Order: sequence, then C-alpha cells, then structure tokens
Amino acid sequence: MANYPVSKIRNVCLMGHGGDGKTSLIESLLNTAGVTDRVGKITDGNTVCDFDSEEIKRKFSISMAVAPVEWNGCKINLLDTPGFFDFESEVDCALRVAESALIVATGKSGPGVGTEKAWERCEERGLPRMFYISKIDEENSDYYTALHKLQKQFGVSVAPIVVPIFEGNRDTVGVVDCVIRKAYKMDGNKRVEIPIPDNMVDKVNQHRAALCENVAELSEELMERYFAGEEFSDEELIAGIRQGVRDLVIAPVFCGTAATGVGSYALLKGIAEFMPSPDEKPA
Ligand SMILES: Nc1nc2c(ncn2[C@@H]2O[C@H](COP(=O)(O)OP(=O)(O)OP(=O)(O)O)[C@@H](O)[C@H]2O)c(=O)[nH]1
Ligand SMILES: [Mg+2]
Repeated sequence: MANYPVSKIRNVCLMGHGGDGKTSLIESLLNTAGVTDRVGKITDGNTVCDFDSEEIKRKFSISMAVAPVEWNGCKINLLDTPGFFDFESEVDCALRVAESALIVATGKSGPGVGTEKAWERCEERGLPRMFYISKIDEENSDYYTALHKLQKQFGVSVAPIVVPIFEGNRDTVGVVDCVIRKAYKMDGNKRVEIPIPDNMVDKVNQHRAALCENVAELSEELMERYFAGEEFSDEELIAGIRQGVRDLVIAPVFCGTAATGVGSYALLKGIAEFMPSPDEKPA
C-alpha cells in the first residue's frame, strides 16, 4: 500500500449489537473497494475478519480484526469488533486506536442493547460517530422505523445522508445520497446513476434541509446565511457535516445490504468525507 499523509487516514471502529452485520458489512466494503474479488459469508465461514477457526465454527466475531481499504486517496482502516458482551475488551482495544466509530444496527430490530452500549462508549470518549442501518433487504426490515428509533433514542443530531430505494416487492435496489441529491442503483456489482424516483424527491429535499439546519447551527455566519434563505452548496454542506461530526453535533446515518453491496459506495465515500483523521482527534 502506498504511503498516506495523516490527513488521508481514517481509523474507524465498527461497533454494535451481536449479529447486526458488522463483519458482513466489512466484506461488502472490501469488495466494493476492489480489495477482494468476492463477498464472503458468515454462513460459508469465509469472511476476511472472522478468520479464526473458533469464529468460523461459532459464526460470530471473537477478536478484533483490522481490514485496510484504499478509497479515493484515503486509507480507511476498518476495525471489526465482536458484538457479544463477553468479548468487550476487544472493543476497548479497537477504540484505543480509532478516531471515529461506525455503529451498526439492523433495519429490522433497530437499536438494541448493544447499540446503546456502543453510543455510550462513544459518549464517554467524545468519539465522533456515524450510524449504518444494516440488512435493509431483510423481510420486515423498515429503514424509516429504525431511523426514527435512533433519532428518538439519541437525539436530533442523528441525520440521514442516504435513504434506500425500493422496487417491486420491497427489493432494495439502491440508495439516494441526500447531500448531493443523486440516486444510484446496483447493476450486478456495478453502481449506476439513476434519476431520483419521483415519489422520493420531497423526502430527499427534506433530509437535505435537515442537514442544512444542523450545519447552520455550527456558526453565526452560517446561521445568518441560512435564515437569509441562502442555500448551501454541496461542498459547503459536506464541509459542514464533517465539522458537525467532529464537534459531536451530527451523527450521519447510512444504510444498505451487505450481500448485494447496496449502500456500500456511499458509506465508503461518507467515511472518507465525514470521519476525522488521526490529527483531528478530539482533546
Ligand atoms: N439478509 C441479510 N443478512 C445479513 C446482512 N448482513 C449480515 N447478515 C447476516 O446476519 C448474520 C450476522 O452477521 P455478522 O456479519 O456476523 O454480524 P456481526 O455484527 O459481525 O456479529 P458479531 O460478530 O456477533 O457481533 C449473518 O448470518 C449474516 O449473513 C444483510 O445485509 N442482509
Ligand atoms: Mg462480527
């Protein structure tokens, strides 16, 4: 791997309730970034992070594992941790070297005890964090219910960056990025841009407006411009979200499906754009 300036490094600790899909998500991110040529499965015992024979046998993570990814000029070190409380010390190991956390919770059950614990640990350490709503392809999974539960539990700073696109019989086919207002669909393992579905345009604008409101609160100057009715450019919004994440006033929300890679591009982009680098570590 090439040498990266410190500003281009992201050390991200994946945390959350056991079985919510952290190890599988990393499989998808590795594949999306071209590190691997297949997406390993927990059931097949062939994932990058659960390589230990006990992990393969028991089908859950036991130790912390590091998966490095190169993405758009950034080096992202994904730190996989076990969700089971018996192995909590592994999470501490990962948190010691991480500058940010990605809390994974499913679209089916929403936040569980493990999600709450993860949030508390981030609070204790003043660690910037984002959410990923996993398994949105699962039957009875509901992205918006999960999102509202997260917002109810953790406050208004929880703000969606991407929302899922469903087609037909609730098949998740893609996501809309609410910051840049672009929609993408997976075509096999390729991502293609599509128009934002008509019935989602209003919603996407509302989510973008909520992000603008969050960003406006970062400074008096931004607040004045916001109240003057000025619209923030995509670049300003991205810079604002980045600052909001670092200042612990915004917790962006992503979503997707590990097996098909829906949402994985957007998440890699989000980690690179919004997560702090080691030299931005909070005091
Ligand atoms: N349908 C569906 N199933 C998924 C998805 N992601 C993960 N799973 C399944 O959920 C189960 C748990 O996934 P893991 O990736 O092991 O979850 P984890 O968070 O790493 O679990 P721990 O290591 O115990 O904390 C496995 O059987 C996966 O195949 C998804 O996007 N969709
Ligand atoms: Mg795991």
